[in-house]
Formats: sequence, structure tokens, C-alpha cells
Amino acid sequence: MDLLVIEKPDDEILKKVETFCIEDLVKMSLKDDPSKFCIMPQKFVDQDRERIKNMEIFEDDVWVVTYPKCGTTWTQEMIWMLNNNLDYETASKIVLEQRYPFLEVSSILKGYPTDKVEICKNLTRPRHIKSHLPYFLLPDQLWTVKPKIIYVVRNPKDTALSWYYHHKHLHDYTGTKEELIAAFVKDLMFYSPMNDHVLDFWKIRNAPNILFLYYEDMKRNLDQEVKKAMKFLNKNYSQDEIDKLCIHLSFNSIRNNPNVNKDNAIVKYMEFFGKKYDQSNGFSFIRKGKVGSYKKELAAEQNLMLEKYADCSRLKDSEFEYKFG
Ligand code: PPS
Repeated sequence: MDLLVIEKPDDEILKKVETFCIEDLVKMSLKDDPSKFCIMPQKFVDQDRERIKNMEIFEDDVWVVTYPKCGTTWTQEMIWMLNNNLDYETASKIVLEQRYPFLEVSSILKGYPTDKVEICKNLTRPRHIKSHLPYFLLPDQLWTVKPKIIYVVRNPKDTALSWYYHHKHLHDYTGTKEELIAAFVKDLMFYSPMNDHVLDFWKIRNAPNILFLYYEDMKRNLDQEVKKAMKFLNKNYSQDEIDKLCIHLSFNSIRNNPNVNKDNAIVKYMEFFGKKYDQSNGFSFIRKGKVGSYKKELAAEQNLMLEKYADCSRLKDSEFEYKFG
């Protein structure tokens, strides 16, 4: 085990964002650099941390890494299609979670039925792997073998809102939006802190194996971002093929695609725990897909808290700016 310090933050707000499936949140930090920390369930520390740190990495791996709710699923489908010769037939038969597994999910969610780290280790190459882990918790070999990594960022206001609805509908979170946003800006949500998550990848964005994308750019001009990703993957498709892919990746198409939208899997997971997936008001895992929905959905106080969070001086020093649309 590398030198990690594990502690339980003494903060009431942390307990508020623990739910039936996300239990026992702890703060993991690096002993020799306490500024590097991440909030994770204790089970991750016990079960997956060491195995992931020491995982073998291959040059032809293709990773999608994000802070949660930044457009991971959308990007995974885009990258998988581009890297698999636009194989619509396989994509229509095999769910995305099987084509592009979520590395640490088994130790994040209570009672997850399979061992995803083992599954990822044994995937047919080229492996496609999703992770929400921050830079310092990802496998060591990622930084020496240097496979392709696609990082996606989204502005913290829309991200925190999406995180709130995710908790409310998928995790049976019963706290308020205000409490969840308070936890978010205090860096107490699991996978937090978001700013450091983003900045660590921003710093390496110009490395040849890194593609740094913005959710807001994908919304504004998907064609352009698809072409960027295509070039990054050394692929070449015609404009007609790209047009067809953009339709496949459009919000309605992704929302209505049972192999990408996770609603069916969520229903089963929640039923297993005697919970009901709350799909009232037409809620779906692929929810609204908008830039700027915070304008209508956030009260002035939460808007300001997130504004400050997004604008902290460290971000300015790095010349990184979120895009709010
Ligand atoms: S997760 O749980 O962290 O893996 O979620 P993630 O996939 O990162 O993010 C989910 C949000 O991405 C939106 N999404 C899209 N937006 C626009 N167009 C398309 N095609 C698309 N596909 C997914 C999804 O709706 C979630 O955002 P919100 O704001 O909640 O709608």
C-alpha cells in the first residue's frame, strides 16, 4: 500500500450525502502531499485501491476519465464507436457497460454483483475502460505506458445539479439540493474535489496521449468534437459517416438507446435493495442534457456558492476556466 492517510471527516454534511448504496465515506489523502485527497467509500480503500494502483496497462487501452456527471456515458459511446469502425451492429447488441466497463464501480456501490477490476484486467484488447478516479488514484502504469486517455470536463453548476438528481433518483437521497451543494463546494461529495480532479488533467492536456474535452463544446458543436476525437484515435471517416454518428450521439438518440441509457440496470440494482427507481416526471439517467439548466434550477445562494467554487484562485493561476455556455 502506498502511503495513504484514511480519515473520516468530522462534518455533519458528509453523513447527509451517504446513501443506501454509497456508505462509509472517508477522506483518502497522500501522506507526503495532503493536498491530494479524494472522498471515497471505505470499501474502495479495502477492496480496489491497491489492485487498481498495480493494474497492468496496455498501450492500446482507451480510457475515458471524468469527474462524475460530466458527460462520461456520452463520451464513452462516441469513443467506442470511433475506435470500433462505427460498428453499429455490435453497439446495438451489447450494452455500453460491457463494451466499456466502469473500473471501480464494484467497490463504490454497495452489493455490486461482479468484480469489475478483474473484468477490466481480462477484457479483450484494445480495452475500453471508464473511471471517475482522480489522477493520483489511477493505475501507476497509466503514466508510464501512456495509453490514450480522454478526459471530459463540465461546468460545476450543471455538474452539481446533475449529481443532485442522480443522488435523488438513483441513490434514494432524501436530503435537500442545498445540502448536497454545500457538500459539493466543501469537497465532501464522493470523488471530490472536482477542481483538483480537473486541474490534474488540465496540466497534462497537451501530452500526445491525452484528449481534453468540454461537455459544453460537445453540446455546441458535436461534429467538431467528433472530428477531434477521430483524429486523436488515428481514424478517418467520411462526412456522411460522421453525420450519422452525430445523430446516433444526439441527446434523444442516447436517451432512447437502452444499450447506453442505464435505466434498465438501475431498476434492477435498486429492486435488489427493495428500493424503487424514482422515474417520476419522466426522470431518466440521461436526464436533460443541457448547458445552463442551473439558471432555472439553482437559487441565488447556491449559484453564488458554485460560482465561487468554480472561480477559486488556484484555477485562475492555472489559466483554466470552466465553460458555462
Ligand atoms: S455518470 O453517472 O457520472 O457516468 O454520468 P455522466 O454520463 O458523466 O453524465 C450524465 C450527464 O450527461 C448527460 N448526457 C448528455 N447530454 C447531452 N447530449 C447527450 N447525448 C448526452 N448523453 C448524456 C446526461 O443527460 C447527464 O446530464 P444531466 O444534466 O443530468 O441531464
